[in-house]
Formats: sequence, C-alpha cells, structure tokens
Amino acid sequence: MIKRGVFILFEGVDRVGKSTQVLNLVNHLNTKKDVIVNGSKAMRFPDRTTPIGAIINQYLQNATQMDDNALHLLFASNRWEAKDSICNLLNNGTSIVVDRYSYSGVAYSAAKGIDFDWCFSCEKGLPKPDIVFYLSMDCEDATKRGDFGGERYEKLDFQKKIKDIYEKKLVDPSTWRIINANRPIQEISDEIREIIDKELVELQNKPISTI
Ligand code: Z5A
Ligand code: MG
Repeated sequence: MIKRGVFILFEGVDRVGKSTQVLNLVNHLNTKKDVIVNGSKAMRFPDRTTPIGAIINQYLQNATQMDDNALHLLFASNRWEAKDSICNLLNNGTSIVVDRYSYSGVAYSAAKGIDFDWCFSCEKGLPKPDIVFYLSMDCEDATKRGDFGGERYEKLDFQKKIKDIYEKKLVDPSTWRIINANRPIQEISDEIREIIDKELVELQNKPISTI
C-alpha cells in the first residue's frame, strides 16, 4: 500500500511570506522521493482559476461590490469545489502545500464583524491540514513589504484585527506551528524544513481527518 500524501498549510496575514515559503517547501519535498512517493504540489486559495474564483478575484481587485456573507460563502465554496481533488491527491501519495485555506476564510470574514461560529461552520467537513505553519510578524513591518496596498483588504487596521483572530481564536497548538516571519527567507525555510523532516513520517501514518 502506498503511503498517503501530507496536507501542509501556510496561514498568516498579508505579506508575511506565505507564497515564498510554499514554493521553497515544495522544492524541498520534491527531493524526498523516498518518503513522498508521488511528489508534492503547491495549491492556493482563493483558486482564482475557477468560475467561483473569478468572481472572488473581481471583488478583491475592487472591480465589484458584494454582500460580506455572500462573499464568505463564495470563498468557502471555492474550497469545497477543490475537496475531491485534495482527497484524491493525498490518497494517491501526493503531498500538498497549501497557501491559505479555511482559517483565512474565517479570520478575514470574522474581522469584518461576521459571527465567528457561522464563518467556521461553512468549513466543517473539509479535509483538515495535518500541520499548519502560521507565519507571524508585526503588521506594521509586513505592510512595508512588496506591493502592499493594491487589493481590497490591504489596510493596516484591518490586518491587525485579522491577526488578533488568528492568534486568539484559531491557533491550535496540536497542529499549528508558529514561525517568526520577520527573519531572512532562508532562515525561515530552514526552520520549516527541519520541522517537516522530523514530523513527515508520523503525519503520513495518521488518518486524513476533517475540520
Ligand atoms: N481571503 C479571504 O478573505 N477569505 C478566504 O477564504 C481566503 C482568502 C482563502 C487574497 O489572498 C486575499 O483573499 C487575502 C485574503 C483573502 N487578502 N488580501 N488582501 P492571496 O493569498 O492571493 O494574497 P497574496 O497576493 O498572495 O499576498 P499575501 O498572501 O498577502 O502575501 P504572502 O504570500 O504572505 O507573501 P509573499 O508573496 O511570499 O511575499 C510578499 C513580499 O515580501 C514579496 O515581495 C517577497 O519577496 C517578500 N518577502 C517574503 N518573505 C520575506 C522575508 N522573510 N523577508 C523579507 N521580504 C520577504
Ligand atoms: Mg501569497
């Protein structure tokens, strides 16, 4: 029987370096052919390539308006439409390294004042990540990084609310690892690799669970 793939997630506020670290980790995992039989793949949410993702993209680029609850459901739907492909990849021995997922959905919507439990309820039943790397740094420093300010949510006060929700309501010490993101890229990648190298086989031996 082939060993299943591992579901690794990166979360955090804007510009903490999630996309950078996702690519570095996929490259690292693709060198571990002895443990991960069918390679590793990066995924991201929102997936702007689907019809639902295209509507989300227009909203994020300030091209359309939308009710906040309706938008929350679209972000959640964008994950539900990927559920089967996530499960198939994991069951076929491919590991996935995912850039934002349900916890972004809950944190960004709850930061607008939508009920936290209602937000979370839309995610229940989705495949649960085996391990979450939460990249943490001061919002002030993150906003100074490349391209901040172009999209709808890129405002400092809003980012601070999101950070608060992640850290007070979403971090789950059993699966989340808090990573200091205010360091050189390579130093962060090295820490993440070390954690994954240590935990990979144990994670593969656990059954896939749901949120
Ligand atoms: N959203 C939502 O509301 N509901 C949901 O359910 C989901 C998302 C899934 C789009 O997300 C928006 O959707 C997002 C949340 C909301 N809000 N906004 N705005 P996105 O993931 O597509 O956003 P993005 O465009 O990828 O940006 P990001 O996530 O904010 O950035 P990042 O991935 O964390 O950072 P990065 O692209 O790797 O790096 C940013 C810059 O910093 C870049 O110039 C890097 O070269 C640089 N960088 C990276 N690491 C470092 C270090 N260590 N030191 C110095 N510089 C660095
Ligand atoms: Mg990104």
